[in-house]
Amino acid sequence: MNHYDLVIKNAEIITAADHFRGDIAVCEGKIVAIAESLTETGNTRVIDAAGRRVTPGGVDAHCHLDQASLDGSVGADDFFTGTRSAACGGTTTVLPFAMQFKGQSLSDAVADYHRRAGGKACVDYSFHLIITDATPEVIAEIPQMVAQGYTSFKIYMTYDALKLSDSHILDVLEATRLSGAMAMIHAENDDCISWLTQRLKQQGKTAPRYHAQAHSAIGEREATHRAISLAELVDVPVLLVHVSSRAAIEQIHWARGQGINIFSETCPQYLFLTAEDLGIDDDFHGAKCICSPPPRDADSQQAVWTALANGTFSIFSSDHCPFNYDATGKLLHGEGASFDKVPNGIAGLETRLPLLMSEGVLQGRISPQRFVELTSTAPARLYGLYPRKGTIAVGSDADLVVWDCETPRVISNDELHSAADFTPYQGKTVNAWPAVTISGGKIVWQDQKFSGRAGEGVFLPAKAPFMRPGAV
Ligand code: DUC
Ligand code: ZN
Ligand code: ZN
Repeated sequence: MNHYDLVIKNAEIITAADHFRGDIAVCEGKIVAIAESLTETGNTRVIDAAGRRVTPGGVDAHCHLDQASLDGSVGADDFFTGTRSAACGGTTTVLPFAMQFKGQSLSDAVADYHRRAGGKACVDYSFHLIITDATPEVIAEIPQMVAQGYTSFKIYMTYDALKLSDSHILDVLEATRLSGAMAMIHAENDDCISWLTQRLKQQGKTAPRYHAQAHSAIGEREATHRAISLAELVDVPVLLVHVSSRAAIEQIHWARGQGINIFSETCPQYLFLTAEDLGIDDDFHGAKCICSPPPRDADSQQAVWTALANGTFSIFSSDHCPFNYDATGKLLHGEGASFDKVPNGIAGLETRLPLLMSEGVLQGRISPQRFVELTSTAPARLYGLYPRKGTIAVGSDADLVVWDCETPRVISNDELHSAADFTPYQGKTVNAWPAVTISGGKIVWQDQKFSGRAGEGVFLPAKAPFMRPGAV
């Protein structure tokens, strides 16, 4: 008889393609058998998942952990606290960013982030590289980085310290085309933001809520169309990150209709927050929800739901980028500082999957298979980690989530596992949460307790992104 370390019995197994009842056997961290019924041996651990959905562990393709800042702010999560919170919310693979400083080589940037992650991560991780300085030497480094397992590169169209000119973006896109890598683009029109910011400040409109006006949907739409055009010019697929507005979605929809191979991502803040969460004039607490692009209006929220359901979006990521509500983070320049001085970003690693399972799947807005596709399979494929990650199959890593979809839970930051001192979803009720998270065959979350350990997560060198049209 085969020996199994763990058997999950009677599961409602959900992949991006299927939904069937069966048992899953795990040995040495891998899925080794899936069958209608499997027999455990004497020392096999058994989880009875009767009546419960079991999905692949989440792959969060967009998070910021221990990322160096350029303004003196300090992100709340390092690789331990960030990946701990991921595991407790059902995410078993994370893709944070290694950011290049101007003047720095990409290989030095990567070495820095390996030091930050080493021995700390509780779940497996891979890196995207942020290119802030696209010199000829840096462009020439891209093929080597791809060969070493860094196959995705984020570029910014805004932020003084990060943005690339269109000409430098074209240089990066050409390099990703030649090396089969993925470019991820933050698409907001920088001049629109600074022009609007200046006008708003001249009128004394500095409260957090004006952040949403400065980062207009029109500026996002224009930059999205420009990013698509640059990608079309070079004839290379790109992925537009954190898409927030109906206007930007329309550009992506148009591009795909033209046969331009554009992938895109949205995030929980564009489904569950609106610009109203940035507060009123005399309340600085709205700074807690400042992120870029900002949460929009109810119409854009609806457009984001539709684009999740109809296949326009390829992936659903957290953009976890938490800052505490203190002088290291949101209050870096004090309470009452102008909105443009507030660090951008919010927490989301732990709440990403429960929010979408609860409000997407249980409310009938998306199918369970689409949930798996958006949160696990597609990110694994697009970032070169599939089929080790992103599915339930023999030979894949035993990264699994057993869902409790019967117990309502009110989200409270006290019960979350990020080091962030608030969650933007405080007080929101969800009807789904992982009952058990298994990472590499080990139980890391069960009975509302974290049981993982720092250092158990390993670095995953990424293979080539799978970028054929319609592939995800
Ligand atoms: N872009 C991100 O990807 N994350 C946080 C803030 C930002 O502008
Ligand atoms: Zn961004
Ligand atoms: Zn981000």
